[in-house]
Amino acid sequence: MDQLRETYLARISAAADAAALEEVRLAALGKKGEISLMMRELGKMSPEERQTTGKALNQLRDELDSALRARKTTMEDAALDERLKAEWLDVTLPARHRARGTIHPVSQVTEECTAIFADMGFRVAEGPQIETDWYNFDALNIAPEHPARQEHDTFFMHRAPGDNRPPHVLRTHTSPVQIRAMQEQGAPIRVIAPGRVYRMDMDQTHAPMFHQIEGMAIDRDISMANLKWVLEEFFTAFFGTKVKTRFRASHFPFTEPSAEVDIQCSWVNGQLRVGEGDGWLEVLGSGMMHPKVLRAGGIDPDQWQGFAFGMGIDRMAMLKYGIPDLRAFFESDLRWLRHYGFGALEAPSVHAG
Ligand code: 2U9
Repeated sequence: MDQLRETYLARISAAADAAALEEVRLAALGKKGEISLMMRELGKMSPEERQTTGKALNQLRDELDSALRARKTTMEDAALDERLKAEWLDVTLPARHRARGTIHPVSQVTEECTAIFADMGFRVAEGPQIETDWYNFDALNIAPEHPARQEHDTFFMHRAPGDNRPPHVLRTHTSPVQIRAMQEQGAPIRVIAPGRVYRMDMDQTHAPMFHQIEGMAIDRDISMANLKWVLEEFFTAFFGTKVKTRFRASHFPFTEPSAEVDIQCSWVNGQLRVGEGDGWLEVLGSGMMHPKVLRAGGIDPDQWQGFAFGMGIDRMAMLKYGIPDLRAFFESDLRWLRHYGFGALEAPSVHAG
């Protein structure tokens, strides 16, 4: 029995892996293992012999069983130690750099304008970028012979030969959005329409696609005085400083009377300062909505009147953030985007009037 104990204990501690250990267990304690076979022999013994041998065999079995378990645990611990060493990882290392995008100045300025006009009761309206020539021109009192309707000013959608539907165009202003808003809501109404517009133009200050924000307010007794207040309130909030305005008589087919609006500015060391000095910068067109335009929107001009205005978002972004070249806005140059872009969590910078 002692010899058995020594042999098996030696084999247990020599077992190199789980499979070898299992082999030892089967050889000793398995159904046909050496100890099990010996236990079977007990029946043939005299009661006294059975008692002493049985006790010793039970002891041996228990002892080998414990040794097997202990060896198994040691092996598992060693394997775990190996894994912990091999799979070690320093959670205090700085995270790998992840490139993050920025908010484009056009998006930022659109948000800023939206917030300012929302405070004055204007909601945002949106509409299609491909429009019928009725919504883009006729409804806005733009005559058929008006230069804007020429092929070299406006992008006309291709028509297959024999397709005689009226032309579709890439909208040249966001005004059609406001015609649709009038048709849908009726008067009174206050909306702004920010969005992409398309014109055949390309130089340092013009791109074939740019962004406009237009606004209109229609009510029983809206006047140019309301227009002036709303715009001055807007400029002051947008530029964060009180800005004087200058209204110059102008002409647009869709407004009567019409005015171009300049804002007060000065140039200091080649840098533009808005709201200072005695220079003027044209930024906006505006006027009282033409009766024909109101009627195109389904609104009775004898009952209602309204003002409208329009400006370039890209241009406003250039002025506010000192961005020199319009063309760079749409080139998707990462260095430009990182330099002029905004963080995703930066709130629109607008100031209480
Ligand atoms: C409706 C009726 C009238 C919007 C207006 C202007 C004058 C204007 C230009 C400014 C610079 C376009 O971005 S720009 O090139 N806009 O001068 N826009 S009045 O008048 C409207 C709009 C909608 C239904």
